[in-house]
Order: sequence, then structure tokens, then C-alpha cells
Amino acid sequence: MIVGVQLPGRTAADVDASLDELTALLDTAGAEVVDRVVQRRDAPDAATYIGGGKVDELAEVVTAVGADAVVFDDDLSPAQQRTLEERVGQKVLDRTIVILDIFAQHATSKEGKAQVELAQLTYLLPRLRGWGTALSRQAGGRAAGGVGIGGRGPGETQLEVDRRRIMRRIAKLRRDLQSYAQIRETKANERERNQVQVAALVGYTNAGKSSLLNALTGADVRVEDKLFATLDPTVRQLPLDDGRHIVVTDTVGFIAKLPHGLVEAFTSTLEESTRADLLLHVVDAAHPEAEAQILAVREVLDEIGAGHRPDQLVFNKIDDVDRATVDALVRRVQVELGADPVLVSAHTGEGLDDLVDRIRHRLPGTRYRVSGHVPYARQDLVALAHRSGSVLEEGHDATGTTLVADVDKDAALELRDYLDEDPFAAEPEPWERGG
Ligand SMILES: Nc1nc2c(ncn2[C@@H]2O[C@H](COP(=O)(O)OP(=O)(O)OP(=O)(O)O)[C@@H](O)[C@H]2O)c(=O)[nH]1
Ligand SMILES: [Mg+2]
Repeated sequence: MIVGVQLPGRTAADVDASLDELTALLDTAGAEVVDRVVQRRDAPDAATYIGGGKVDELAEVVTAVGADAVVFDDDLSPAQQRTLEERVGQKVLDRTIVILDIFAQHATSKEGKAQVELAQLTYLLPRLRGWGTALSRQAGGRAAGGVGIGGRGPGETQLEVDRRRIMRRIAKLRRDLQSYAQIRETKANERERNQVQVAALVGYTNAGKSSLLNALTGADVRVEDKLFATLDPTVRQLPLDDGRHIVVTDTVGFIAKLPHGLVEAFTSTLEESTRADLLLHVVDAAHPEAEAQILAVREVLDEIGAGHRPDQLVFNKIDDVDRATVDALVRRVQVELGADPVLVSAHTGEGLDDLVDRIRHRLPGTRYRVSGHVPYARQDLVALAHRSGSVLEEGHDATGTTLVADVDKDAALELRDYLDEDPFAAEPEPWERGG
């Protein structure tokens, strides 16, 4: 049984979409959803998240349909979880624990496993008390009585031991992860020294990041119609048709309400993207929630300090959706985000040449910092600046657009007439050279 709460500012459709996603998460985790319950509230109930009356109703439905667990779509406090378990009489979980469970199932590398365990233990630590009382109750009530009287019965002592053990384990995991991070750092520095440019595939889980890496570079990363199929990062070379080779990285996907502990545990993996020269933000253009997913990904990117990296939206799966829907989506992100997405299909190969072309433009050998004023009649040049680099500042006045941007050489040449300073002033013209 899954439970969602509609708080002010969220529509019934928002809650439904989020519960659909929770259903997909549970499916990936190997559980089956039998029914859902939604309540509208001004704020979550402090003790039980949903209202008291709704809890009774929930308990009845759970018994009637024979559900053996209740999963809340939002994070519960340890106390709420405990109270709900007592009143519903079944296991009560939240979205975070489901995501942690999937990560635990999918982790294969040592580093991935350590990251997941760290996230799990961080989640568990504040919840130990609840488990402690449950255990002491099983022990026959002796300990529970002790807690009732002095608050420090045998159960509590055991709890302290467990707590210390877990904290020691957390410290060890942090140390281990630190050393993995150092190896990663060394490799990244090597690439930097060799001036290899990096494009990182980022995006919502299941958007098709691994499929794109495979299609672009002939890699054979596992692709699955499951959430969080990829946890371990993969790095592959991609030749650009101007003779350059860059590397493309594939990494763990994002999701709305990504547990904070996970982001923290996966920092070193995610940092891969904070160092990239270009973020390829892959979007499942066939997904009804594509726009919300774009915003969720941008939120996580901000959180890990990659919010300001140059990024390129890549609309994938266009074979799976009608053209009018994609076009409407493209227009919306153009207007709302000022983005200029590339349309591709990792399955049919459509648009992959455009994508490589765009990558080539967005990863210029040399970047030129330009500032200037472009008349409204030449807005094509403003669009060019967006496509070929990153626009740092943009403003509008009566006659045109003022902008500051980092662009490649071709774009800088095109913009030359409208710039405050000529970026090529110091460079001799070809015909002046070697005179
Ligand atoms: N129709 C269609 N399906 C695609 C395309 N690209 C990927 N898929 C499917 O989408 C699902 C997810 O693909 P993945 O490549 O595993 O996606 P991912 O972004 O790496 O997912 P995670 O690693 O789980 O975050 C798979 O079932 C793919 O077959 C595409 O261009 N068209
Ligand atoms: Mg993947």
C-alpha cells in the first residue's frame, strides 16, 4: 500500500505522478503495489504524517487487501514511522528506504557498495531507538519495563553498543571512500594534464544515459528498464570528427526527492560531473513528466555544485513519442529555460551526428570571452552564442541584446562586428603572418 499527501502548492496530478514513480521504484525493488491512499492536508501531521482518522482508515484498508507493508512517498521522521507501525500493525517504510534498497541491490563495485552502506547506516542511526524498543519487547517486556522506570534498562545498554559499532563502521567507510576519491582525483588530474576534455552524461534515472554512451562510443554498459540500473561510473573515449578525442562519462541517475544521505555518500562519483567541461543533460522526451524531471535534475546539480557548468539538453527517445509533443516540449524549454535541446534516439541512432556536432561546438579548443551588443535584427548571433558556448550575462535594451559569453572561435568571428573589444586584435590576420 502506498501513501501520498497533497500539500498546498501541489496538484492532485503532481501527487499521482509521484506515486506512479514510487510504484516504479517498488517494482524495481521487487515489491508489488496493491493500492494507493492520498490525503489533502495543509501540513503534515507531526505525529503520524497523515491525520489520525486517516491512519485508522489506512489500517482497515491494509488489513482488507492483505498488504504487508505501507510505503509513504515522503520521508517520515523516526518517531512518525514508529507510531504508524504501532497503529497500522504492518511495516511502515518511506521513499528513501526504497531507493536505498535498490541501490544496495544494484551496487557491484567495492566503492559503490561502500557508498550505499554509508548511506544506509546514516539513515539507520537515528532510527536505532525504535528498533531497540522493538527488540526489547520481543525479549519479553523486561527491558521495556526498565525503560519505563529508569530509562536505562538492558535494552538501552545494548543500544549504546550498537550505536558505537555503527559509528565506528561509518568512520571506516568514510575513510575508505576518501581513498577511492583520491584515485579518481589522480585520474582526473591526468586527463586535465593531457588536456582531454570531458563530457558527462547526467540526467534523471532511466532517461537513457547508458544507452547513449553505448550508441556514441560502442561501450557495452548494462541498459535496463529499471530505475538506477547504473551506479558505477564508466568512462569512454569519443572521437570528434575534427581529430580531437574527448571522454564521455556515464554515471548514476538522479530522481526527485533524492535522499540527502545518498547524495553525500555518492559525492565522489557525482563530483565527476562537477569537473566535466560539458554536462550532457539527457532527458526522456517520451516521459509525461519530462519537464519536472529536468527541474529535479537541475536541483541536484545545484546541490552538488555543478549548477554553473556549461550544459546541453539532450532529448532522447524521440522514436517513442510523436513529433508534435516533442516540438511543444522543445518550445517550452526554449522559452522557460533559454535552452536549445538536441533531439536524439539512442535506439534508432537518429540525431547522434547532430549531438556529436553540438559537443564539438560546445567543447571548443580555445574559448573566447566576448562582451558586446547585438542588434535585434541579428538575434541569430545570440542563439549562436548560446549554442557554441556559455552565455554568462544577457540583458535587453531598446535596440538589442547585451551579452557576455565564452564562445568558440567560429562564433567569436561571427560576433566580431558587435563586440566591445576585438578578441582577435592581438592575433595577426592569416595574410599578415610570415610577411
Ligand atoms: N524507445 C527508446 N527507448 C530507449 C532509448 N534509449 C534508452 N531507452 C530505454 O530506456 C530504458 C533505460 O535506459 P538506460 O540506458 O538504462 O537509462 P539510464 O539513464 O542509464 O538509466 P539508469 O542508469 O537506471 O539511471 C531502457 O529500457 C532502454 O532500452 C531510446 O532512444 N528510445
Ligand atoms: Mg544507466
